[in-house]
Amino acid sequence: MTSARSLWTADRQLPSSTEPVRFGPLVGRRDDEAMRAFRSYGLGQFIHWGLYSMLGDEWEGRSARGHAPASEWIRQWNPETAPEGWPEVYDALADQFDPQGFDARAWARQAKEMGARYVIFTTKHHDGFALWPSEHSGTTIARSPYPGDIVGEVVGAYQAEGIDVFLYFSVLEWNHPDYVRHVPRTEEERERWARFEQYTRAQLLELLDRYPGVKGLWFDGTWDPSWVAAHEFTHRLEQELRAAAPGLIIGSRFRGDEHGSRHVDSTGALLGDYEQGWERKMPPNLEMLDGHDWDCVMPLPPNGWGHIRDTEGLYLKTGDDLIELLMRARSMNGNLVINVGPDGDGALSAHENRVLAEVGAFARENAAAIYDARHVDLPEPRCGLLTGADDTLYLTVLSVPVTGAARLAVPRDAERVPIAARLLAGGAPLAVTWQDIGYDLDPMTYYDIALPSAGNVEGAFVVEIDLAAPDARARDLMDAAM
Ligand code: JFZ
Repeated sequence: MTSARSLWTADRQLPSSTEPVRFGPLVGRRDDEAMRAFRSYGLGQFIHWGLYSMLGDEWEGRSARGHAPASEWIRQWNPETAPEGWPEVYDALADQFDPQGFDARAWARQAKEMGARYVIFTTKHHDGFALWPSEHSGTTIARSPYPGDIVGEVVGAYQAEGIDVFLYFSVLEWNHPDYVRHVPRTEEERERWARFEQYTRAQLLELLDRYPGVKGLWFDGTWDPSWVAAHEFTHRLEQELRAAAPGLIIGSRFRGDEHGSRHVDSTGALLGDYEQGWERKMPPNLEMLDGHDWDCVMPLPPNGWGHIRDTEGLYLKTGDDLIELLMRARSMNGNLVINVGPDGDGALSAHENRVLAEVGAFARENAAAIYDARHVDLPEPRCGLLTGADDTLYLTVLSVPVTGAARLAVPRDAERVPIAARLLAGGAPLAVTWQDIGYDLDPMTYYDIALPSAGNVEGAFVVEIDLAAPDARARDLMDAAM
């Protein structure tokens, strides 16, 4: 394990003991159908929806921006500037939640159009409000005027579209009477925490029981010392969850080992089925990933996952930004999960609708470069990003070079080299020229692909490149000469 990795996931302290880890991973690298599907999802949708969505990061005209860490964290409005009676005012929203415009099938259709192969949906965020009628809690959708089961509607609608469902679940609750943040110290705290553990366990088993076919659990709010220290409980619970839903995929943010290591155990082994630490960031290179599966979850604003009514002054990622992130993730075998924060009525913003449509148009035209394509072991070309499958390379061009050509570097002794290229969308052929530049001591040789001029393309585009043995290249050249 390189220490640099801890910068990108969670802080990790190596144990002073040299004993083997007892509460480490329960499963090694999986290669079952569910994990193979995960590796081909490519693109996902994240939805943050809950009581906070009704507020859009403001209350009675006052903005919470700068006063709470994020829009979905508005309950944590700094007490010095918070409205009168906050957070009780916030908790009372549970009696008002009534999204008349909510249409799970319309969300699922839009996700399908966007090209999403999985969805991660917030069943319960840090405010503790459950969007399903949990038998184990008084703060659920059953308390609100809304007559339905939101989680059930979302799960059903997405499954009907053939989109796999992962359930986001926050362990941490800001206002649960039994929640304890630190490692319980007194008998009273130990009793409360034990009740909270059982409550968490009951809700998770309830979710898996109510919504069969769910493919994964996406854990959050697992960083408090109480949960991290509960390694025996969480180790057992992970076994129960896996038994309750065979094939279930659990990310690395679920639990810690007996030394307090999270995401990876104290020996560096991944705690879960895929690495969940790539939140709002991309791995700088493939090596950083240690061969782990991973996804990157990304909000459109800098940081804010729930609805924000007034986005003035916030940079909102564009369709171009997201397409680049998607292909960067795919070039390193990861999935990109794009977050939306519907408002209290279930509506997406005009910006969200626009960028989802843009990503969808790109994904439809370039599906071959995205879903079943993988990392390619070639230097990253300066003009874009590479993915590949079998004897085909996909070059996503992000900027057209001044030379008008994309230059691919290929080892001199490569067994397969570019022989033909075309635009993936539409199939227009592009000339491939072998450029044996002959730099001194250079182990590489070069292929130039003539690109459409920048004025003739709009946004990123994908070049499909056929690979074949260099013999075939020589033969082609001879053919061309004859
Ligand atoms: C968490 C939540 O607090 C937040 O509201 C949102 O739901 C997001 C998806 O998840 O925020 C985190 C959690 C973990 C990290 C960063 C933000 N992390 O590990 O870097």
